[in-house]
Amino acid sequence: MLSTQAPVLANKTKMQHRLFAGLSQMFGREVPLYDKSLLVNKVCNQAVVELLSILHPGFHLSDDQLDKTSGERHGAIRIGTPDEYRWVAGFFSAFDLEPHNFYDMTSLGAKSQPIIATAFRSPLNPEHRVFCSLLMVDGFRPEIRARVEKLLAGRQVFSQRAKELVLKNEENGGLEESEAEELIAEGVNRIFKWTGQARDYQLYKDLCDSGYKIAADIACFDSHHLNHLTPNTFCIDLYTSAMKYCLGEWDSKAFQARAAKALRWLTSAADKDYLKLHFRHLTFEDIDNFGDAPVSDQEIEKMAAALAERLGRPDLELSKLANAGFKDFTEGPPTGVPVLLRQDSYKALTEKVTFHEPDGSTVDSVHTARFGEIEQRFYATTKQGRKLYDRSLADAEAARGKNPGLAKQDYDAYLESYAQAFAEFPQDLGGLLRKELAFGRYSATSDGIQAAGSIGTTDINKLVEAGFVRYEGVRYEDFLPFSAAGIFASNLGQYGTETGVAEKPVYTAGTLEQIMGKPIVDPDVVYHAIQSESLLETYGELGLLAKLDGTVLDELEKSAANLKGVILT
Ligand code: OOG
Ligand code: NI
Repeated sequence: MLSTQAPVLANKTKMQHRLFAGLSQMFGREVPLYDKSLLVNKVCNQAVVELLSILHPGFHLSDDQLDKTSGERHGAIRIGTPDEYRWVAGFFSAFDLEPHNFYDMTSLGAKSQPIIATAFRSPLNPEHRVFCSLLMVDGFRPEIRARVEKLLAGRQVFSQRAKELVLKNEENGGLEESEAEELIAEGVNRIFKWTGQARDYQLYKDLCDSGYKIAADIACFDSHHLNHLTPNTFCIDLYTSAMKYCLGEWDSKAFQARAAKALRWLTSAADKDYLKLHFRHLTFEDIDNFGDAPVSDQEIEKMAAALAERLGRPDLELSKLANAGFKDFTEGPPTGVPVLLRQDSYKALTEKVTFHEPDGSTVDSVHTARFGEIEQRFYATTKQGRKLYDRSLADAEAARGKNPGLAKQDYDAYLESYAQAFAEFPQDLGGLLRKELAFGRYSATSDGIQAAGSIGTTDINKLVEAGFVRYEGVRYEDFLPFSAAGIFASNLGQYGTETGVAEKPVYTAGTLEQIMGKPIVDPDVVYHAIQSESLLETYGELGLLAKLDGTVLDELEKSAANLKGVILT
């Protein structure tokens, strides 16, 4: 008898790891500075780990664990047409990377770009993401828009086989192992690969000259080449100082002072909440078992000197590699405000490009777009938290606008003025949770469970104080439009794009949802749901559900239900 056994499907999370490892290798071969910056990050992370193992006796991270913990990446790609965008969404779906959040980069004032975007990631505990932009040409002058559309209409980034595999994944809900390998290879060797080959030099020049640089980067190339691939760091201030030193922007003395400052700051900031946030493999029990010990100033100075020695060796003399220097300031919240994410980058490299003209001739030229970002992720904010962030950021930007040269003239004064705008934020997780500025995941402690039935309050902060409940933060897994705009702008060397039509088009999440044929997840709903579900479980374990106010219980249940929807889809 014929058996109709269902094929064994490859695990999508494992596929994701293989895809990103492949992309990272590819990018390392294409961009030597990227590979070196990974090494700089590793050296800095090792120093942080060394510090943490003194601060928290018992804490230890093997080289293997360090590589694994540092394996997280986000990529950025820029797509030309809705049809291409749909294929890309289908490609990512095979890796359990689903669209999260809508970013409208067309309405960010002076920093606008003709781009709308979403980010593909796993719904829960994501390790990898892709920020995926779509070029919107309907704000362009009609003449230049027609030329862009014509050029893009003839582009075939996906091979026939890649399309077959995407469709097969959609039909069967997955791919078999050998097909998964094939699709990864399509991504690494074709779809996201930089080729240095371009088309239509005249259009390229016209786009750059008329302020549509981003469009030139998208339309004139023959693949969805990765613009950047961003690793995570345990301490962004240490990493950026290290890069500025390796790139020759700071001397050894200046670097050691900065490094010592960053490490000294960590001695107070890297508490147990920091450990839980940055090292996902650690359990509460692991962390409880670590001790607390002081670190002397002498030890800090020694570490900074050792770092300067390591980073100063010839293999990290990055000033010898082609580079355009490091960005002047870090995007996102200042040092000490552990919300959302902080990002920085070395500036885009100028790379050789060959244009192939319709008459068969070629033009050798250069293109500046690919750069090297770094990021450190913190806690997801509530609505109030995000409002406070946006307000603080606007104040910080206004101050920066009044004195744009300050970051270069007097970096410390710049940092201080920037931080001042965020002074309302508590600097620790407990404070952020008490003020309901960040989301937390709560759980009952064994003391709490023992006391169940005799607990008189449902106030979560009092329960924490009494030792009946503990918390961890919910990590922010998405992007920030203003940071992204700052990164786009400083790397394109172009701030903003003016619209070339009388009425500016309006875009919504629905625009992209229609293009992809699938909904975009609202991550704020999910962060909230994670907190709500944890509260329901906690109250349940403490025997407090019946004591909760009816509307509070209702709201928690409604919010937690949103999480179920996410897991199921
Ligand atoms: C994407 C910019 C957004 C980020 O980290 O905010 C981004 C791009 O440059 O294509 O990657
Ligand atoms: Ni990025």
